[in-house]
Amino acid sequence: MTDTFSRWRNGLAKTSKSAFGRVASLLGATEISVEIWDDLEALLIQADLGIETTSDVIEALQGHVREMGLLRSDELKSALRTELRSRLGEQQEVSFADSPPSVILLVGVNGSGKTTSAAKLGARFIAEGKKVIFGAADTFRAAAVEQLEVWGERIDVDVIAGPPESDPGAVAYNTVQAGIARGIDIALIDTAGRLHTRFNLMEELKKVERVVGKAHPDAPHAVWLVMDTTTGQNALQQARAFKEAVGVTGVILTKLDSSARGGMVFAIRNELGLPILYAGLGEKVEDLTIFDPDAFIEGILAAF
Ligand SMILES: Nc1nc2c(ncn2[C@@H]2O[C@H](COP(=O)(O)OP(=O)(O)OP(=O)(O)O)[C@@H](O)[C@H]2O)c(=O)[nH]1
Ligand SMILES: [Mg+2]
Repeated sequence: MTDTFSRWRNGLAKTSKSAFGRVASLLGATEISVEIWDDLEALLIQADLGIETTSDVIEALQGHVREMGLLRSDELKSALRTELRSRLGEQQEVSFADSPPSVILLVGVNGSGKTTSAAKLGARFIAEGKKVIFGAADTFRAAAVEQLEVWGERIDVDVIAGPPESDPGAVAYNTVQAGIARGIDIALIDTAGRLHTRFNLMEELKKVERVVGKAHPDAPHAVWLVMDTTTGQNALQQARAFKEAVGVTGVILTKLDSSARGGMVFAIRNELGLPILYAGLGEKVEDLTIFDPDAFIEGILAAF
């Protein structure tokens, strides 16, 4: 087993034990019956796969049973693995701007992990030899700037900030300008957590998106939605609202290690059509990994 696989396996232990572990015990040596289908459906929904994805998977499995003439429920295990894997697509490459800096906005609801993810991404990009700058566009919470500055100091990244309660658009603009002036490769802009249902806050986010475009014609190059996997299906509503407001280009899934409902990954891919780029598997700066669909499947189906 490679390092990547064991890392994912550890990170996804909660999901694999609770949600998918129960699927594994359901699919024992019994005959395939109506009850098995009902129970499997309920377990997949509990694992946060989403209703649509669950019905699609069940339908595909039933087709498979008819075609292959399967009788025992344990014969469904490998078919389920194949079905789940096929719904994740391939690992996504993240590309950078031709004329730097690449400007990346991090958006999401309160506490989803934006600031921590900014730090983790910063550390990652530095390790790849890139020059990074942070923009503290969360001017709403006094401690927010400080939180990013602590990270900046720790990983040696400059932070552009404004006075308390200043305009987040102005901070974002200044960050991009500083990025251009200092020959930076990647400008990571941390924004304030906001509820997707708050009209004014979503308008403010649109403004940040517009304003960075004035400092660099192609900016933002990416808008990454940071989603907390412990939130459950409500996260899907949030994601839809963010997608409507700003041009979300990808998702960072956080707290997979604390969540027993990693099935959220499938709902995001299938119901929102957004690529999952990175996953948070812990609180430490090195705990952000590129989303690897094969390792993810191995991790959640560890009990199979
Ligand atoms: N276990 C775990 N904890 C995480 C992960 N990512 C973030 N956290 C924790 O989640 C909490 C909130 O993280 P922040 O980065 O401050 O979240 P935020 O989205 O910036 O929050 P606001 O700015 O208040 O909206 C912190 O305690 C983080 O350590 C993760 O992948 N795994
Ligand atoms: Mg924050």
